[in-house]
Amino acid sequence: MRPHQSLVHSRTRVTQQFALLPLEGFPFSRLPGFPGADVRILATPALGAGFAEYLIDVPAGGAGQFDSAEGIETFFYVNAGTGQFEGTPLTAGSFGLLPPGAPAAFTADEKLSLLIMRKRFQPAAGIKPFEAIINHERRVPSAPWAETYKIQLQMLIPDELQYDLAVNIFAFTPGFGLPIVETHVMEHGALILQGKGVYQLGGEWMEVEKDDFIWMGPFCPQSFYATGEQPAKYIYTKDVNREIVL
Ligand code: UGY
Ligand code: MN
Repeated sequence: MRPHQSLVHSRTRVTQQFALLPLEGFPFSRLPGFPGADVRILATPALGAGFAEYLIDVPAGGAGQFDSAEGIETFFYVNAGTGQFEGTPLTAGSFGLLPPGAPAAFTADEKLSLLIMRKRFQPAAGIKPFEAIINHERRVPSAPWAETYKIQLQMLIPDELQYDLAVNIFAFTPGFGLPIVETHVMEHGALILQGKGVYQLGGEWMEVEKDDFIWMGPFCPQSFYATGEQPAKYIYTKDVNREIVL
């Protein structure tokens, strides 16, 4: 935090199509299911997003769980720390996708920082509901993207019709980026995990760095290139594989 007497500058941007939200701007909230945890609510329908995203810091020795709201699926990613999910050990990079109704209870050994995304699951006729996935990013293969090994993509959720959600981790060598401006119906909630770069959102370029959260709404023009000395990495969610609800 800057000294209290200094002028306040911020890279924060909120528009109807996108939001750039550096973490310093979020005051902590509390959640009944996570007593003692520091909660940042990153995105909600009030912002324009079709989902809710949270960053929840559970203190060492603490515990928490989400309510089993009907029809709501939950994705989690361990940003830092150690703990357990329903008896499975968690370390930085562990993740899970839980179908509606599945238990979602966490305990923290060290302080556990959880990125959580929740959205209404969209069933599809003739497609069986999915079962819970619990895994670790180190077990997910990384593949060159757009025909260059300088950009690597890890798809944490299998690319199968059972799932209406994709969650990917992108890693860009400095100087490399998306070679196009994408414009698509799918929304993204993105957390920059490492490094820095320049994001184009709604036709404007803006600097981004580790710990920034970005919401990209439907049809928000978007592009990115990495700057700095180390690869820039971000994790992002994307609604996929379903007809448009009219
Ligand atoms: O999967 C995507 O839509 C991805 N290429 N978008 C993004 O990184 N902004
Ligand atoms: Mn995109």
